[in-house]
Amino acid sequence: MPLPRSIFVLTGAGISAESGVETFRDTNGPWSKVRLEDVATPEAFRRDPDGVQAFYNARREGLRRVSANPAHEALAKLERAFAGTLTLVTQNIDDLHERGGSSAVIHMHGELKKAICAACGFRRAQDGDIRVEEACPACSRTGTMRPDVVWFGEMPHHLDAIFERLEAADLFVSIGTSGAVYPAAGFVAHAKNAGIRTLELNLEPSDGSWQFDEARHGTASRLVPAFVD
Ligand code: BJW
Repeated sequence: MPLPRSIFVLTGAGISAESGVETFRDTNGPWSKVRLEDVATPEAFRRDPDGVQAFYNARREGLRRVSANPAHEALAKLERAFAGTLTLVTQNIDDLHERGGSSAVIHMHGELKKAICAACGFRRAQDGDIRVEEACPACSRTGTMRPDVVWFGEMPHHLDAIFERLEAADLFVSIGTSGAVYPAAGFVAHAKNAGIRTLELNLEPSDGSWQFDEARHGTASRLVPAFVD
């Protein structure tokens, strides 16, 4: 098999699991007690802004207690050492790829450490809590600042660039994602249709596992460094 010249990597919650960030669809995590639709939709934010802000403020605070793991670090090493083109797209809203040393990360579902005004689109870095009643520094409306994350029914970020990079790749690698959420869950089919080789690295077979040319199952902290080396 020839060495790839262009690699497209998609990551999901599983790559941050061993850092202590809960995945979404594990049976025992906090997500088994909160329905995603009750916090991760624009409707939920309109209905219960205090509850949604408190939920994301707590998760942002939780990022202080975690750090990057060997899987994040291995992808940073790949970015430094690979002679070809590497595209790293993550569905994760944490900043563990950056803390692991990656410098060019595409966050398709947004970032917990950014806030956006729902009214005017003003964006800013966000370290501490977003307060429900605060005013947007750009348009002065109150109650519109929200986490800069992509909720169900919203358009993921950077999709044009993502599909362009995917189609230009000769290897698609999916790491730590259940394949339950679109459009990311459709990347494997898109890659296959374009004749691109596909590889899954996940704890268990994902929903779309059968579509991959090759699937390796185990922890990201073991599989990703082995893949990079
Ligand atoms: C390990 C491990 C270890 C554990 N090592 N592995 C019907 C059909 C098709 C689509 C739809 C439909 N109905 C509705 C839709 C659209 C909807 C959707 O997909 N819904 C599904 C539920 C069906 N999608 C959307 O609304 C998206 N927008 C959209 O479609 O716009 C329109 C559009 C039109 C045309 C083109 C393009 C777009 C937006 C989706 C936004 C998702 N947002 C969330 C929340 C973000 C904010 C937050 O964090 O609170 O994003 S939902 C949540 O799921 C989060 C994640 O990024 C996303 C994916 O989860 P992920 O990363 O896969 O995590 P898990 O937990 O599911 O899986 C972890 C995996 O790791 C597991 O397999 C474990 O085994 C494994 N693992 N430990 C390796 N140590």
